[in-house]
Amino acid sequence: MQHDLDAVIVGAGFAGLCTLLRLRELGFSARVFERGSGVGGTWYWNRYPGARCDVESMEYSYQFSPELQREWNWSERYAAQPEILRYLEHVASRFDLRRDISFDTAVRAAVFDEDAGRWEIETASGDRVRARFCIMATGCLSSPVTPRFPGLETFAGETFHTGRWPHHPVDFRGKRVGVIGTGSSAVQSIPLIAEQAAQLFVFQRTPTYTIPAHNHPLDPAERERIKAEYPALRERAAQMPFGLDTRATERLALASSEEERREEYEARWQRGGLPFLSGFADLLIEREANDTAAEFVREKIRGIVRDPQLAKRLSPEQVLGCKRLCIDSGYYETFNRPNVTLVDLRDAPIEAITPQGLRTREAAYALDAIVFATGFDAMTGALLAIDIRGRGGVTLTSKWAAGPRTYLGVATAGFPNLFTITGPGSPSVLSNMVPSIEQHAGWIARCLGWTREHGVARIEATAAAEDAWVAHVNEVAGATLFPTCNSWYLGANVPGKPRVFMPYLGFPEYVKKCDEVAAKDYEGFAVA
Ligand code: N01
Repeated sequence: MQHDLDAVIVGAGFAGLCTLLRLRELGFSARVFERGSGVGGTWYWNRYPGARCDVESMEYSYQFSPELQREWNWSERYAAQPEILRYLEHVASRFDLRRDISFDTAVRAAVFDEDAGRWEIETASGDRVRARFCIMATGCLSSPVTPRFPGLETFAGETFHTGRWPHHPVDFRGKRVGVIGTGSSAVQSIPLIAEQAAQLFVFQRTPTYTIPAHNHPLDPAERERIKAEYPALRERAAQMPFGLDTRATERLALASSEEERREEYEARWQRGGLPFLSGFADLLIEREANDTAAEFVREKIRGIVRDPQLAKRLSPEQVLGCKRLCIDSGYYETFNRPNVTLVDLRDAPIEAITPQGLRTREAAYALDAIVFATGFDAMTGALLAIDIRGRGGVTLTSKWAAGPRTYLGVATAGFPNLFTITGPGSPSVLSNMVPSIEQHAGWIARCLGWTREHGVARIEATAAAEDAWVAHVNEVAGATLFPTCNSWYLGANVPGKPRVFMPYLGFPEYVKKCDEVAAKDYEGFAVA
């Protein structure tokens, strides 16, 4: 292993692979450390039944190589996990990436040596390498959270977390299964687990809004038509607020008639997917506007779920889209099955896991298996799990004790030559992740190239630029309905985590700002 590198990259998912490629193109030496035994990141770990992307496959793919874009044929409108993993494995082979990746290698610490101007990266097995730059491609949703229910370790059956699913097939036939949580992972897995299990109990703390995916095999002619206009599609998507071709309109729900609203919602419901949220420009700004869309979905739930009481308990009340919108294939329908029981934790929270199952304040449930679909320590979890120390030995954990602080979501003051891909303060989870990742990887690679050209040894965000950026991120979020519920965007799902709205809303504005910063010789960064 080379011990003095230009860069170390942590993680070999979409972000790490693309960053490695970008750095190689510019002639930098880089090594990737990956805790898994293969490439894929999110798509390596999340193998639960039904795992698939909620962004259409033709958009959820790299665009850096027109040849790759042309030659890869997605089989479905929304690709399932195995196909996305195959795609990333193909990318790794096609661009010969594996020779620079160390698998089964978790990074334990990254410490900046001020005298040498190098990052010293230590792996879990104690190996050390030094590099001028350290690039964290650790993922936004890669640090799973299992709530500390009393008695968890006493459970006699099997437990699973959707984000750490085993690599072998799991057979729920004949079993009594409990799924805790009703976010995206639960919404995708519940219909399939219900088909297998003898009895399925869904433990719901907050009902969820989900829009039908209307997934289908991609007809080769349709795929070719999209490929023929790929550059235009990518360009159109880059101008939309989420960097995704949602057919966003300028129309306002509150300036439209009841009939116009209904027509728009119905058309988007029939088309399916995340663009439902972009039907009107005020849906995430005005509560009254949002209510009209939320009520439309609640009406759909009442139309799907036969038992009116059950439909009511499945109907969310929070702002639609405030928690990440889910996309499903038969989620609400699953509750019509005789072998599925909804347990509403708002009436009676979980008190304990027992050897036989689970106990709420009101009842005991006998279970053979428990699936934790309880989410992730989003955006900061994977970064703070590494002992990162910058200038003066300051830890990132202490610097971010009151919440993450970054400049553009790529850098943080006090930590020279450290970059984060889709870090807090960047569009990341409020955008189509793949284009966001590519934009970051490209921007960071160019920045490294610039430091080389200009003989710059260190580049570090200034505290002033960071303060201004943090204020701006908050201001943008504060003008929306996003901060109104207990979402993981705010860190609200992790007990004790500071409540800070972490992603930046507005992909096109963000890209423009990053380009301006670069054009002004990295304005807001101090160099030495
Ligand atoms: O996690 P979540 P996820 N007791 O945090 C509940 C992406 N993703 O893995 O809402 C009882 O959304 C919690 O309840 P509440 C996507 O961005 C994408 O499903 O906090 N319940 C919630 O219902 C997504 O948003 C896809 O009240 C507890 C659930 O667990 C993100 O990953 C697929 C609890 C957690 O939901 C995370 O999704 C999957 C407790 N103590 C994931 N603690 C795609 O489609 C938590 N819960 C691409």
